[in-house]
Amino acid sequence: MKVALITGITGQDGAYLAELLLSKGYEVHGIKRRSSLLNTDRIDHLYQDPHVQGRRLFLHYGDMTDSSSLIRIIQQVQPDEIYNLAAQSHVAVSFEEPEYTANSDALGPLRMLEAIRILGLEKKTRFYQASTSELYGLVQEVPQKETTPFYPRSPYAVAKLYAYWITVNYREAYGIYACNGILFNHESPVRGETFVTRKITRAMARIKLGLQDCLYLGNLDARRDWGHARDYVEMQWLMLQQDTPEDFVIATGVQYSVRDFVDAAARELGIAIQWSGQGVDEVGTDAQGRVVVRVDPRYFRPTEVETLLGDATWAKEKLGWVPRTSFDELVAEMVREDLKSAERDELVKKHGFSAYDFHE
Ligand code: NDP
Ligand code: GDR
Repeated sequence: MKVALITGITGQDGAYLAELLLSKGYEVHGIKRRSSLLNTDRIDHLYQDPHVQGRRLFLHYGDMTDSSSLIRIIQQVQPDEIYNLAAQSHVAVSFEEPEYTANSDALGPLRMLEAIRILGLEKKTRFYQASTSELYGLVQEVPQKETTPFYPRSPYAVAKLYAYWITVNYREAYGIYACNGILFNHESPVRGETFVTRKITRAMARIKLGLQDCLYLGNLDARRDWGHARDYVEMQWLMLQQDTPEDFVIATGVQYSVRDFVDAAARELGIAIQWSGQGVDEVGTDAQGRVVVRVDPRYFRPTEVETLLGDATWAKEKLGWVPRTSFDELVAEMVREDLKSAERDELVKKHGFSAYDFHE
């Protein structure tokens, strides 16, 4: 039985990847950090009672900023494969917490790679680094592929640039099977609520049910190449199954704006949005003339990534990977799930309890 260790198992990708690896017969270990509230919602359906024999999912307390915990866990688990997904993953937040972001997102991967070396696991343990299309930032070539030069535009992207190169360096210097998956944006019903796609699907569902009046967004013109997380974690696994380690771009090759995403989510809910005004004064109005979308400059970033579009030709050729979920299917699935939870909130409200509102 192969043994995998996933950092960031409680996150969006960690949850999908854990499910995939368990379905492939792996023993799966995950690192979770201590928090004052339970943070295992996304993997609760995979939880196995520690008192039952033969379980294959194990969680360990650890933190990307704490070498000793990482070394201890890797020593104990002796993984065949490490998927390093843990990160402070919010670009806007990285401007508020640049030092912490560098610690977890740049030094974190270094700590993992050093642990492999310190424990003499260079020949045994394969390493996947969650790299990102944010590395391209101010784009130098359209579409972006493995050879496109990087130009990071946020503390997050700069930290991930270090992580990218340290992964390449440990591969070349110590012969570790280590690769970067340069993944473009990927979403799902369990995407964090403050990323733009989930913020939109959640808010539009609540607006539909009268639980919220208006959705406040930043740059409506930003363009992204959005795929489904379930499809993308399959590639993370495939990347560690090759004869030689390599870095791959993973993307759909199709691009939409934030405004397009709002339109698609609204359409799913039978809301027709009319756009008017420009810049910070742009608004989206529904058929009854109510303003349901406004621009709030507090969501603008000091330096923005305006446009990203990936070319995953090499992954398709070498890994035989293809994205299965279209943009419309992705939006529909996210809206469907957020409508269900809005319906639950509506029920709570009907019984005299207030469902909390949320503007992040
Ligand atoms: P999430 O934000 O959903 O998950 C991040 C995970 O990292 C969570 O489990 C979180 O724990 C954990 N984490 C954060 N900081 C620490 C820390 N200091 N120590 C230990 N664990 C920590 O991200 P995604 O699942 O969307 O992304 C996975 C990875 O892929 C990230 O590295 C991200 O930067 C990268 N990426 C994501 C893309 C995307 O579009 N989703 C695209 C390209 C790259 P907790 O649950 O407690 O917060
Ligand atoms: P991104 O994702 O920065 O691409 O990083 P996010 O969904 O946060 O932003 C996408 C684009 O939408 C614009 N935007 C808003 N964004 C947020 N969060 N909230 C808003 O209200 C809003 N309005 C407009 C942003 O300015 C941006 O241009 C994600 C993360 O998962 C990273 O970890 C990952 O590396 C990259 O995708 C690829």
